[in-house]
Amino acid sequence: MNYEFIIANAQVGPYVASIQLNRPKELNALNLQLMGEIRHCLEIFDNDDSIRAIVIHGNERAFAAGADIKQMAGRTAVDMLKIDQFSTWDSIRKTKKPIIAAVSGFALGGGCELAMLCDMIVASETAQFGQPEINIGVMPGAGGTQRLTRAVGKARAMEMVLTGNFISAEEAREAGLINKVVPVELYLDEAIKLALKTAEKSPIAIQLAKESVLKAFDTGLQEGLFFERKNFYMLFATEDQKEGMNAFVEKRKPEFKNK
Ligand code: DAK
Repeated sequence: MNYEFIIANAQVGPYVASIQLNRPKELNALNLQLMGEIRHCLEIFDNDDSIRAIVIHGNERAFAAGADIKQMAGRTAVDMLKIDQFSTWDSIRKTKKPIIAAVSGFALGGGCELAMLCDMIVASETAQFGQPEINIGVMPGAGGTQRLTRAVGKARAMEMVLTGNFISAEEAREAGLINKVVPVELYLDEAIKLALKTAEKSPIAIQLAKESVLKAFDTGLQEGLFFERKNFYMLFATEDQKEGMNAFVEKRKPEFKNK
Protein backbone atom coordinates (compact mmCIF):
# COMPACT_ATOMS: atom_id res chain seq x y z
CA MET A 1 0.00 0.00 0.00
CA ASN A 2 1.59 3.22 -1.15
CA TYR A 3 0.37 6.27 0.67
CA GLU A 4 1.78 9.78 0.76
CA PHE A 5 0.66 10.97 4.19
CA ILE A 6 0.29 7.82 6.25
CA ILE A 7 2.49 4.81 6.94
CA ALA A 8 0.52 1.59 7.09
CA ASN A 9 1.89 -1.47 8.86
CA ALA A 10 -0.26 -4.59 8.58
CA GLN A 11 1.60 -6.41 11.38
CA VAL A 12 3.01 -4.57 14.40
CA GLY A 13 2.19 -7.59 16.52
CA PRO A 14 0.10 -10.75 16.14
CA TYR A 15 -3.19 -9.66 14.53
CA VAL A 16 -2.43 -5.97 15.17
CA ALA A 17 -1.91 -3.35 12.46
CA SER A 18 -1.01 0.31 12.69
CA ILE A 19 -1.48 3.54 10.79
CA GLN A 20 0.95 6.39 11.40
CA LEU A 21 -0.08 9.90 10.39
CA ASN A 22 2.93 11.21 8.53
CA ARG A 23 2.98 14.95 7.85
CA PRO A 24 5.42 15.78 10.64
CA LYS A 25 6.35 19.29 9.43
CA GLU A 26 2.69 20.31 9.48
CA LEU A 27 2.11 18.61 12.84
CA ASN A 28 0.08 15.98 10.99
CA ALA A 29 -2.57 18.52 9.96
CA LEU A 30 -5.38 16.48 8.46
CA ASN A 31 -5.74 17.43 4.82
CA LEU A 32 -8.33 15.74 2.64
CA GLN A 33 -5.85 13.34 1.09
CA LEU A 34 -4.57 12.19 4.47
CA MET A 35 -8.11 11.55 5.70
CA GLY A 36 -8.88 9.68 2.46
CA GLU A 37 -5.79 7.54 2.97
CA ILE A 38 -6.83 6.67 6.53
CA ARG A 39 -10.28 5.71 5.26
CA HIS A 40 -8.87 3.57 2.45
CA CYS A 41 -6.39 1.82 4.70
CA LEU A 42 -8.96 1.15 7.44
CA GLU A 43 -11.31 -0.39 4.88
CA ILE A 44 -8.55 -2.77 3.81
CA PHE A 45 -7.56 -3.61 7.40
CA ASP A 46 -11.20 -4.12 8.36
CA ASN A 47 -11.61 -6.76 5.65
CA ASP A 48 -8.35 -8.57 6.38
CA ASP A 49 -8.78 -11.64 8.62
CA SER A 50 -5.15 -11.49 9.71
CA ILE A 51 -5.89 -8.18 11.47
CA ARG A 52 -8.05 -7.93 14.59
CA ALA A 53 -7.14 -4.53 16.04
CA ILE A 54 -5.66 -1.29 14.73
CA VAL A 55 -3.51 1.39 16.35
CA ILE A 56 -3.53 4.93 14.94
CA HIS A 57 -0.69 7.22 15.99
CA GLY A 58 1.31 10.27 15.03
CA ASN A 59 4.74 11.11 16.38
CA GLU A 60 6.02 12.41 19.72
CA ARG A 61 5.30 16.07 18.88
CA ALA A 62 1.85 15.66 17.43
CA PHE A 63 -0.93 13.17 16.98
CA ALA A 64 -2.61 15.79 14.77
CA ALA A 65 -2.95 19.56 15.20
CA GLY A 66 -6.33 19.58 13.49
CA ALA A 67 -7.74 19.80 10.01
CA ASP A 68 -5.45 21.56 7.56
CA ILE A 69 -6.30 25.24 8.10
CA LYS A 70 -4.35 26.30 5.00
CA GLN A 71 -6.43 23.95 2.86
CA MET A 72 -9.69 25.10 4.44
CA ALA A 73 -9.08 28.85 4.66
CA GLY A 74 -10.46 29.89 1.26
CA ARG A 75 -13.39 27.49 1.15
CA THR A 76 -17.02 28.55 0.98
CA ALA A 77 -19.94 26.78 2.66
CA VAL A 78 -20.90 25.34 -0.71
CA ASP A 79 -17.35 24.01 -1.23
CA MET A 80 -17.51 22.35 2.20
CA LEU A 81 -20.90 20.85 1.41
CA LYS A 82 -19.75 19.50 -1.94
CA ILE A 83 -16.53 18.01 -0.58
CA ASP A 84 -18.64 16.10 1.97
CA GLN A 85 -15.83 15.11 4.30
CA PHE A 86 -18.40 13.54 6.58
CA SER A 87 -18.61 10.44 4.42
CA THR A 88 -14.93 9.83 5.21
CA TRP A 89 -15.36 10.48 8.94
CA ASP A 90 -18.52 8.31 9.00
CA SER A 91 -16.70 5.53 7.22
CA ILE A 92 -13.90 5.60 9.82
CA ARG A 93 -16.54 5.48 12.54
CA LYS A 94 -18.00 2.34 10.93
CA THR A 95 -14.78 0.31 11.22
CA LYS A 96 -15.77 -2.97 12.84
CA LYS A 97 -12.46 -3.75 14.49
CA PRO A 98 -11.26 -1.94 17.60
CA ILE A 99 -9.12 1.13 16.97
CA ILE A 100 -6.74 2.44 19.61
CA ALA A 101 -5.38 5.98 19.31
CA ALA A 102 -1.84 6.43 20.62
CA VAL A 103 -1.55 10.14 21.28
CA SER A 104 1.57 12.15 22.02
CA GLY A 105 1.82 15.93 21.77
CA PHE A 106 -1.00 17.84 20.13
CA ALA A 107 -4.43 16.32 19.56
CA LEU A 108 -6.32 19.44 18.54
CA GLY A 109 -9.50 20.19 16.65
CA GLY A 110 -9.95 17.44 14.06
CA GLY A 111 -7.00 15.67 15.72
CA CYS A 112 -8.89 15.44 19.01
CA GLU A 113 -12.00 14.43 17.07
CA LEU A 114 -10.11 11.71 15.23
CA ALA A 115 -8.78 10.36 18.54
CA MET A 116 -12.34 10.40 19.93
CA LEU A 117 -13.53 8.45 16.90
CA CYS A 118 -11.21 5.66 18.04
CA ASP A 119 -12.41 3.20 20.67
CA MET A 120 -9.69 3.76 23.24
CA ILE A 121 -6.99 6.38 23.71
CA VAL A 122 -3.55 5.87 25.24
CA ALA A 123 -1.61 9.09 25.73
CA SER A 124 1.91 10.13 26.58
CA GLU A 125 2.42 12.51 29.50
CA THR A 126 3.09 15.25 26.95
CA ALA A 127 -0.24 14.93 25.17
CA GLN A 128 -2.55 17.93 24.98
CA PHE A 129 -6.17 17.74 23.91
CA GLY A 130 -8.14 20.70 22.68
CA GLN A 131 -10.85 22.05 20.41
CA PRO A 132 -9.34 25.43 19.46
CA GLU A 133 -11.54 26.03 16.40
CA ILE A 134 -13.08 29.02 18.19
CA ASN A 135 -9.71 30.83 17.83
CA ILE A 136 -10.03 30.73 14.05
CA GLY A 137 -13.65 31.84 13.87
CA VAL A 138 -15.37 28.50 13.62
CA MET A 139 -16.41 25.65 15.91
CA PRO A 140 -15.83 21.89 16.03
CA GLY A 141 -17.43 20.12 13.09
CA ALA A 142 -16.59 16.44 13.44
CA GLY A 143 -17.89 15.49 16.86
CA GLY A 144 -16.08 17.96 19.13
CA THR A 145 -19.26 19.34 20.65
CA GLN A 146 -20.94 15.94 20.96
CA ARG A 147 -18.40 13.20 21.68
CA LEU A 148 -16.30 15.49 23.87
CA THR A 149 -19.35 16.57 25.92
CA ARG A 150 -20.44 12.96 26.41
CA ALA A 151 -16.92 12.02 27.49
CA VAL A 152 -15.95 14.90 29.79
CA GLY A 153 -19.28 16.52 30.70
CA LYS A 154 -20.73 19.95 30.02
CA ALA A 155 -18.46 22.10 32.18
CA ARG A 156 -15.16 20.93 30.72
CA ALA A 157 -16.49 20.65 27.17
CA MET A 158 -17.88 24.20 27.29
CA GLU A 159 -14.57 25.53 28.53
CA MET A 160 -12.58 23.71 25.87
CA VAL A 161 -14.94 24.63 23.02
CA LEU A 162 -15.65 28.24 24.05
CA THR A 163 -12.15 29.26 25.15
CA GLY A 164 -9.99 26.96 23.05
CA ASN A 165 -8.09 25.96 26.23
CA PHE A 166 -6.18 22.69 26.00
CA ILE A 167 -6.25 20.01 28.68
CA SER A 168 -3.29 17.87 29.67
CA ALA A 169 -3.14 14.10 29.35
CA GLU A 170 -3.66 13.73 33.08
CA GLU A 171 -6.72 16.02 33.04
CA ALA A 172 -8.07 14.09 30.05
CA ARG A 173 -7.65 10.82 31.94
CA GLU A 174 -9.33 12.17 35.07
CA ALA A 175 -12.21 13.45 32.96
CA GLY A 176 -12.71 10.06 31.27
CA LEU A 177 -11.68 11.16 27.79
CA ILE A 178 -8.76 8.75 27.59
CA ASN A 179 -7.78 5.40 29.03
CA LYS A 180 -4.18 5.69 30.12
CA VAL A 181 -1.28 8.11 30.52
CA VAL A 182 2.26 6.77 30.27
CA PRO A 183 5.76 8.20 29.80
CA VAL A 184 6.37 9.36 26.25
CA GLU A 185 8.74 6.53 25.41
CA LEU A 186 6.02 4.00 26.20
CA TYR A 187 2.85 5.42 24.69
CA LEU A 188 3.00 3.51 21.43
CA ASP A 189 3.97 0.21 23.07
CA GLU A 190 1.15 0.61 25.60
CA ALA A 191 -1.36 1.23 22.82
CA ILE A 192 -0.12 -1.83 20.95
CA LYS A 193 -0.38 -3.87 24.18
CA LEU A 194 -4.01 -2.83 24.54
CA ALA A 195 -4.64 -3.74 20.90
CA LEU A 196 -2.96 -7.13 21.40
CA LYS A 197 -5.20 -7.81 24.35
CA THR A 198 -8.36 -7.22 22.29
CA ALA A 199 -6.84 -9.23 19.43
CA GLU A 200 -6.67 -12.33 21.66
CA LYS A 201 -10.46 -12.39 22.03
CA SER A 202 -13.10 -13.68 19.66
CA PRO A 203 -13.25 -11.16 16.79
CA ILE A 204 -17.00 -11.69 16.39
CA ALA A 205 -17.63 -11.04 20.08
CA ILE A 206 -15.36 -7.99 19.90
CA GLN A 207 -17.22 -6.64 16.87
CA LEU A 208 -20.65 -7.03 18.45
CA ALA A 209 -19.45 -5.68 21.80
CA LYS A 210 -17.95 -2.60 20.11
CA GLU A 211 -21.16 -2.04 18.15
CA SER A 212 -23.20 -2.33 21.33
CA VAL A 213 -21.11 0.17 23.31
CA LEU A 214 -21.27 2.65 20.41
CA LYS A 215 -25.05 2.18 20.29
CA ALA A 216 -25.19 3.76 23.75
CA PHE A 217 -24.21 7.07 22.12
CA ASP A 218 -26.96 6.92 19.51
CA THR A 219 -30.01 5.73 21.38
CA GLY A 220 -32.07 5.67 24.56
CA LEU A 221 -31.57 3.04 27.28
CA GLN A 222 -34.42 0.66 26.37
CA GLU A 223 -33.52 0.52 22.69
CA GLY A 224 -29.86 0.12 23.60
CA LEU A 225 -30.66 -2.76 25.95
CA PHE A 226 -32.64 -4.56 23.21
CA PHE A 227 -29.75 -4.08 20.82
CA GLU A 228 -27.33 -5.46 23.40
CA ARG A 229 -29.59 -8.44 24.09
CA LYS A 230 -29.84 -9.40 20.42
CA ASN A 231 -26.08 -9.24 20.00
CA PHE A 232 -25.64 -11.28 23.17
CA TYR A 233 -28.01 -14.04 21.91
CA MET A 234 -26.34 -13.99 18.51
CA LEU A 235 -22.98 -14.88 20.03
CA PHE A 236 -24.45 -18.21 21.19
CA ALA A 237 -24.62 -19.12 17.50
CA THR A 238 -20.84 -18.89 17.17
CA GLU A 239 -18.16 -21.54 17.49
CA ASP A 240 -16.13 -19.01 19.45
CA GLN A 241 -18.74 -18.97 22.24
CA LYS A 242 -18.51 -22.79 22.54
CA GLU A 243 -14.73 -22.63 22.44
CA GLY A 244 -14.55 -19.80 25.02
CA MET A 245 -16.85 -21.48 27.52
CA ASN A 246 -15.45 -25.00 27.00
CA ALA A 247 -11.92 -23.68 27.43
CA PHE A 248 -12.94 -22.12 30.74
CA VAL A 249 -14.46 -25.38 31.94
CA GLU A 250 -11.44 -27.38 30.75
CA LYS A 251 -9.04 -24.87 32.34
CA ARG A 252 -7.18 -24.06 29.11
CA LYS A 253 -6.63 -21.01 26.94
CA PRO A 254 -9.32 -20.59 24.26
CA GLU A 255 -8.41 -20.62 20.61
CA PHE A 256 -10.83 -18.35 18.87
CA LYS A 257 -11.42 -18.93 15.17
CA ASN A 258 -13.61 -15.99 14.25
CA LYS A 259 -16.46 -18.36 13.44
N1 DAK B 1 -3.31 23.26 9.72
C1 DAK B 1 -2.27 23.56 8.89
N2 DAK B 1 -1.00 23.73 9.31
C2 DAK B 1 -0.76 23.58 10.62
C3 DAK B 1 -1.78 23.27 11.55
C4 DAK B 1 -3.12 23.09 11.05
N3 DAK B 1 -4.14 22.75 11.82
N4 DAK B 1 -1.23 23.22 12.78
C5 DAK B 1 0.08 23.47 12.63
N5 DAK B 1 0.37 23.70 11.33
C6 DAK B 1 1.67 24.01 10.74
C7 DAK B 1 2.09 25.45 11.07
O1 DAK B 1 1.46 26.35 10.16
C8 DAK B 1 3.56 25.37 10.88
O2 DAK B 1 3.85 25.39 9.51
P1 DAK B 1 5.00 26.36 8.91
O3 DAK B 1 4.64 27.71 9.34
O4 DAK B 1 6.27 25.83 9.53
O5 DAK B 1 4.91 26.15 7.44
C9 DAK B 1 3.91 23.97 11.40
O6 DAK B 1 2.69 23.23 11.35
C10 DAK B 1 4.39 24.00 12.85
O7 DAK B 1 3.45 24.70 13.63
P2 DAK B 1 3.83 25.93 14.57
O8 DAK B 1 5.03 26.64 14.08
O9 DAK B 1 2.59 26.74 14.76
O10 DAK B 1 4.22 25.15 15.91
P3 DAK B 1 4.06 25.66 17.41
O11 DAK B 1 4.72 24.61 18.25
O12 DAK B 1 4.50 27.08 17.55
O13 DAK B 1 2.49 25.64 17.71
C11 DAK B 1 0.28 24.64 17.69
C12 DAK B 1 1.82 24.40 17.70
C13 DAK B 1 -0.37 23.27 17.54
C14 DAK B 1 -0.14 25.25 19.02
C15 DAK B 1 -0.07 25.61 16.51
O14 DAK B 1 0.53 25.11 15.32
C16 DAK B 1 -1.54 25.72 16.30
O15 DAK B 1 -2.24 26.46 17.02
N6 DAK B 1 -2.08 25.01 15.29
C17 DAK B 1 -3.45 25.11 14.89
C18 DAK B 1 -4.33 24.32 15.84
C19 DAK B 1 -5.80 24.45 15.48
O16 DAK B 1 -6.35 25.54 15.45
N7 DAK B 1 -6.43 23.32 15.18
C20 DAK B 1 -7.83 23.28 14.78
C21 DAK B 1 -7.94 23.44 13.28
S1 DAK B 1 -9.62 23.44 12.70
C22 DAK B 1 -14.61 18.50 9.47
C23 DAK B 1 -13.78 17.70 10.19
C24 DAK B 1 -12.82 18.26 11.01
C25 DAK B 1 -12.66 19.63 11.08
C26 DAK B 1 -13.48 20.43 10.34
C27 DAK B 1 -14.45 19.87 9.54
N8 DAK B 1 -15.62 17.96 8.64
C28 DAK B 1 -15.85 16.51 8.64
C29 DAK B 1 -16.45 18.78 7.84
C30 DAK B 1 -11.63 20.15 11.93
C31 DAK B 1 -11.29 21.45 12.00
C32 DAK B 1 -10.04 21.80 12.69
O17 DAK B 1 -9.35 20.97 13.21
